[in-house]
Amino acid sequence: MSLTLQKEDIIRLAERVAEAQTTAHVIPLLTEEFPAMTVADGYAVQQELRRGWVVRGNRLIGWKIGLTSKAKMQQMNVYEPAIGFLTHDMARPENSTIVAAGMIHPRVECEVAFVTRQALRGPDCNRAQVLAATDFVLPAVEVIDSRYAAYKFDLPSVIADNSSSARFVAGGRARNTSDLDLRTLGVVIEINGEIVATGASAAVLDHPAEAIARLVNILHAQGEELAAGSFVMSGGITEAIPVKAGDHVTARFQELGSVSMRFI
Ligand code: 0L1
Ligand code: MG
Repeated sequence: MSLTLQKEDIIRLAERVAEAQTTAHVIPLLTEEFPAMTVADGYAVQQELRRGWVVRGNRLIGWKIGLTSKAKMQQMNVYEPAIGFLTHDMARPENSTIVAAGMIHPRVECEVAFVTRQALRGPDCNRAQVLAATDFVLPAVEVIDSRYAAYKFDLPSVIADNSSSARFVAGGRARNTSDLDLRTLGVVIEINGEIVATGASAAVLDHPAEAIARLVNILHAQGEELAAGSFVMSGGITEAIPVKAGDHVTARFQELGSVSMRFI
């Protein structure tokens, strides 16, 4: 798919998204101004957004892919996975407190995260290559926050908004992929001690490593590769759960331990 946006529009839209992310304010869908905007345009805005954050001192530490499970696709009514970048300032330690007011309408989702020890590149990256290049996996909770009203968006607009990336917490136990059946890991997410969602990792494109391969192939389409030493989240196993100040979240992963945080 081709670019329809001019360079100056890409820069202006990236600035608009960055401002909305920083101030936790809703903005109109970018496709309201540019109805012909394509997925390629969305990634061009995301690339410019990333360039801006790095210029302002944020360090790129990895990537995420979202909309990888049926539950998430149905929840958002968007049926194609989308990727986003992760910077060091989005990371929060395990058991930390996260300020809910710094976001518009945060939601949490539990994901298997991969840390790579070799670079991966497309266009035909596959599950086996991902597993061979993985140093270890660990459990993570992604906190997403759409900068669009009521979490309603189209694919180019959400990609430009860095696929709703906001915060993430990794923790639990790091494990080698060869010691696990990564496809059948069960997950339970609790809010204030109550189970609010359950799932199994096969919900993520049949196998979380498949999602990472998909991410690598999307990166390739943008002329990029996944660097060795990247932290990469493979997508929510269940639908995303809304959270608010006062909520205590614990995600329990079979074989990988648990990840907790509190919203204040
Ligand atoms: O990580 C995710 O699944 C987010 C992808 C973008 C759509 C959303 O905000 O749910
Ligand atoms: Mg996610």
